[in-house]
Amino acid sequence: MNVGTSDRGGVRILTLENPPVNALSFALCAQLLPLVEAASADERIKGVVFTGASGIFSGGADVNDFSTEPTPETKTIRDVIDAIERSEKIFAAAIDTNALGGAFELALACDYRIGTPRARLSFPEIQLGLLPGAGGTQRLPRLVDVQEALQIMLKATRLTAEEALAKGILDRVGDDAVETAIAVIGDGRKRRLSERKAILPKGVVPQALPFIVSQAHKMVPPEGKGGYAAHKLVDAVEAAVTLSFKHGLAREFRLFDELVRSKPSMALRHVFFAERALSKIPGLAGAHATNVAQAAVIGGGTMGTGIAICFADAGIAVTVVEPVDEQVERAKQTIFGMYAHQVQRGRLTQEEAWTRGRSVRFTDDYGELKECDLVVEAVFESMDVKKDVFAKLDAVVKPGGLLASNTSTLDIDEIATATKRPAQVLGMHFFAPANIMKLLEIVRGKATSTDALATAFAVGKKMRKVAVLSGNAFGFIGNRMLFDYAREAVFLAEEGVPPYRVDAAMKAFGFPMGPFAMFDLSGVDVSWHIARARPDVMTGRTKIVDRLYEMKRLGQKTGAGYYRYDKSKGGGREPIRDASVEALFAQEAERAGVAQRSNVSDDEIVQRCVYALINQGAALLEQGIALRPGDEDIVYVYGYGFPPHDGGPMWYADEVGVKSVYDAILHFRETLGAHWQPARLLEEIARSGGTFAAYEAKEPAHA
Ligand code: 3H9
Repeated sequence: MNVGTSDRGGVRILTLENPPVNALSFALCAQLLPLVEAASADERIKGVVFTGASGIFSGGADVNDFSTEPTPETKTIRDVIDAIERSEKIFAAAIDTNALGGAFELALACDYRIGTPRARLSFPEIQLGLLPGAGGTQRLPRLVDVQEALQIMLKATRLTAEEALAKGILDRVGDDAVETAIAVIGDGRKRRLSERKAILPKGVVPQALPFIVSQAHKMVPPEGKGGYAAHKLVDAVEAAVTLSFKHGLAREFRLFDELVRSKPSMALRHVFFAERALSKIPGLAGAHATNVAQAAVIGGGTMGTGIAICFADAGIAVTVVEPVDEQVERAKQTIFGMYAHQVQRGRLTQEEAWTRGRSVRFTDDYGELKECDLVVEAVFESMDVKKDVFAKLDAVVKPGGLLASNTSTLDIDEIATATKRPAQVLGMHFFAPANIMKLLEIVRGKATSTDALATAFAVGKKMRKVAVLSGNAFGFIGNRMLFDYAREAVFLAEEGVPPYRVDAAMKAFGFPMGPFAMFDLSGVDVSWHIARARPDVMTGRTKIVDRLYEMKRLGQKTGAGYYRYDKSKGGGREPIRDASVEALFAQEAERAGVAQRSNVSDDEIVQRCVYALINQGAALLEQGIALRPGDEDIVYVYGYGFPPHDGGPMWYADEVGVKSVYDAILHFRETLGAHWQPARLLEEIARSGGTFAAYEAKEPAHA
């Protein structure tokens, strides 16, 4: 970490060097501040250019610093910006690639902002449960109007150089931003944003400000549902108009400091770092990732088509093996329809869409897969069918080619026995719809080589997936935890809590949909098959799933499942409470001798469902199926809609207190039955007064 200094004519160039993203850490700011002050005091200097080393201006404040308590000696971006405000010199920011958060704020405090064509400016603070806290909420509304500033900050819009130039945020764009900045300083004068007034949108009178502000408050989620920082951000921007610059700044600082200590922000920062820790896998550092130039997908159904699109989007040519003509036609229509939509929305050019669409080929001949570096099988979920496919693939695909299964429950080691290359066999479990969902579970079999894993992670990165390593458990990480969550939801309904109430409680907790709506979406037949395959995992007390299955109430696709669906309402996707299902639950419960209860609170519903996730999460850690609690959190945030401002189930356990979770589980065991056996690891952490976050710091169990 360093700040490079050099002089060109009367201009001092200060280069931020703090790999990997030139974060403006407390330590870097402590170096930067005296350099700004020295330049300000130097009579030979007319101005200062800030730039970043290694092709990036800066990723903003160092997010790690937010967890340390600043001392009176601590120097932050605010101190550097104060020094710029006090100085009579002319300051310019020369921005190549990213200027994010605090770095954007540093640039806004400068008199001029110059970008290369690759410059990207944004305020991502909101995604960390924060607001721009180094003057951004006060300066941006003085450069673009209040409404536009709100949009940019609330949506964390990533402005391209062109957009920033058009909005007047960048003054110039040039291939050599430093050279341009030096020239601009040569002709320039001081232009402090702090001396301007906030700008109201065209045609808006000052009296209309409360309306803009109330609209902004309405646009964001409620405080308890992920909107905690957003409302404070709106308050800070309002202050830019209603208060003096100095007082507005003080307001922003206070709000930022409150947010840094808030639970939602701590949870979101955990998600940020947990996501970046995913690929740090013991033993993988020296592994060699093969370049995947040619891929294949076996099966052109919904899942296979989605996976083929992922390859095409990643720039990897892909062959889909599908013997049924109608299926091929349907897949082609899906692919071209999807790309046409992207062109319509302006997300892709016609040419890009063509290139991607054409990179997907269809065949019914395995013989064409000889040169494939990676094949993903996405056929019917049956061990016999999959083994047959793997045996065929093993016979044709070149030695070293990876063979992956998209199975969501089957044993990867058993699938690998159908081949002579178990080291090249692994799971790549995509989530539906595969081309939209970010989560990818990469499943390591007993014999899977580290090179194969490294290749799968590299492909996941190219696909812009969030890839999580899982051991070979039934349901891997996500579904294995889900089975216990689902069990509790069904048990609650058997005890007399109507499905709509369970769903409402889970939605109020923060899930986008409740468990019963989710069962109906994925299909009651799926639950039925799983319960048949593994009655030990999908433990049921009643025959409710069998009954629904017999009645062909398979969920949304048949217009009825746990709910009713009406095609004329919400396209047949909106769950409608169905008293007949509630009666069926009561009947089945009576037959199975499950006592009915009338006193189940919403808190109990949430605790039973969420603690079931936590308990199984702990068990998977103990067994080495999941590497870190953070990996499980990412699976739940990205794959199952766990509210990110609660950080994922394991982070949430720490927030509630692992001991409280453990005590509640003991109580459930006593009152609800032996299936509530606390995981050993949960017990250990609870007894020692520890946290899952601390466990994370330990050497992972499965390497
Ligand atoms: C802020 O600025 C507050 C101010 O308003 C007020 C202050 C008073 N800090 O993502 P990658 C690390 S809030 C610390 O894989 P990419 C990251 O952990 C901040 N570390 O790379 C990883 O470390 P490791 C607002 C950071 O090329 C490594 O860099 N800024 C930070 O795909 C590579 O990261 C943000 O929210 C950081 N700010 O993407 C920016 N940024 O190798 C968040 C990155 O040990 N960052 N790291 O795992 C990003 O969006 C992306 O990281 C970036 C690079 C686009 C920069």
